[in-house]
Amino acid sequence: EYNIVRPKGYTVSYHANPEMEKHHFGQTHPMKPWRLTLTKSLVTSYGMPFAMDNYNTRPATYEELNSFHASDYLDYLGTAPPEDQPRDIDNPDKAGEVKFNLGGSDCPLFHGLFDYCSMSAGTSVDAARKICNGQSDIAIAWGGGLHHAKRSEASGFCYINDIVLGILQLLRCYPRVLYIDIDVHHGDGVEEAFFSTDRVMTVSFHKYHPDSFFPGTGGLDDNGPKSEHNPGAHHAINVPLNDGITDEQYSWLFESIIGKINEHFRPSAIALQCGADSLAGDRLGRFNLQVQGHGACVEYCKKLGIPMIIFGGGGYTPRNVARAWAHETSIAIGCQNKIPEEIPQHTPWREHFIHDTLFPTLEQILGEPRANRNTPKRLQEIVQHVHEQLRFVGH
Ligand code: VJV
Ligand code: CA
Ligand code: ZN
Repeated sequence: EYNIVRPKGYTVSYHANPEMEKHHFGQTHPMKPWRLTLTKSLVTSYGMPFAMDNYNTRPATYEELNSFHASDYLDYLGTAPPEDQPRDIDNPDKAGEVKFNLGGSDCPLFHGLFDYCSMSAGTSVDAARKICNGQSDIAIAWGGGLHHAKRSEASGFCYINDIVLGILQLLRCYPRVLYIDIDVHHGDGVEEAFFSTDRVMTVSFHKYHPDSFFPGTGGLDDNGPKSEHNPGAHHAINVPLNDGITDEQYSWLFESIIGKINEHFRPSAIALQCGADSLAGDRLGRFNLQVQGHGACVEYCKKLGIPMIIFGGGGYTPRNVARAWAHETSIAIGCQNKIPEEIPQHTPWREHFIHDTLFPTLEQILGEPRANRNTPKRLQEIVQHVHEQLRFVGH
């Protein structure tokens, strides 16, 4: 009804497994897979599925998960009893939980955990395959983006690093992959996984405060292994930020940094993690970004004209997550100027979208905006530092 048609000259694919949405981490845990339901509801009510290839993805297989994760970790993840289930008194098996960081409040053992993880990973692996075989130019996997998971360890709501699995697929057919992470947290798991290769450059923008904000890594000087003979040296870029950054500042930083990286590293594919906890009003986030500024990052990457996977990630105020990801889906398709700002009347769960618009103002979202602690001088220094790092890369 909004005349949303397939874009000319390129293909966008949308990869999702609706079964994921039924899982939950616990009543009050901030990570709510239900935000994927809200996202799909907006995307659909705007008619966007007509313009994309839509895939209902299968869960990732054990072998696929095993391409990055250790077998003992996967085996434990597959058999660990849910927290509320009484344990065998003689064999409480707490050792595995401690070893793999499972069962705490961040990474609880909930019912159907392994299925949930395999489904999330499945969306990303499927997206990567469509990029690899040329069937898709932009592949969207909002169910993925779980950037903290390590080879043998769960961390920060992430159990399986679907992004690493996706990038490993891309590396089969593309010489160089650029990973970009706009989640408010540092993309430590992806950075670490590709620490020793020059075929992947990782860039994370995040709130940085080592002793008070998770995970505490990702300082400006953390640029990969310092050892001289490591090809991965200088291939980790970190953009540490303070509370309250605005759309204008963020877009300027993003374009200055990604533009320069594109010139030096010349990626053949892009993996973009779009964590929506960098939006203003997020339950865990600290920034003042609006849907427009967040989306501008996707728009900039799309204009580079390089095959791209778009992943989800964090995002803890579901209505804002859904607005951002629906807007970003429209950018991928190129229909962002065709769809009305007003949330369509027939949108399922419409009552959740207080403010009735895709683009609420900062005042609507926050009342009082959060103080901006990012000075222009500091942002200049960051860009300067990144440009200096890039002298060691490419050309
Ligand atoms: O800061 C932490 C770790 C602690 C220990 C655990 N307590 C609960 C919090 C402090 C040091 N963890 C972070 C993890 C953030 C993960 C972000 C993931 C992503 O967006 O980057 C990608 C998907 C953290 N911050 C806030 C919380 N945890 C938090 C966890 C809860 C909670 C409230 C806040 C867990 C359960 C419940 N409430 C009920
Ligand atoms: Ca980030
Ligand atoms: Zn996050």
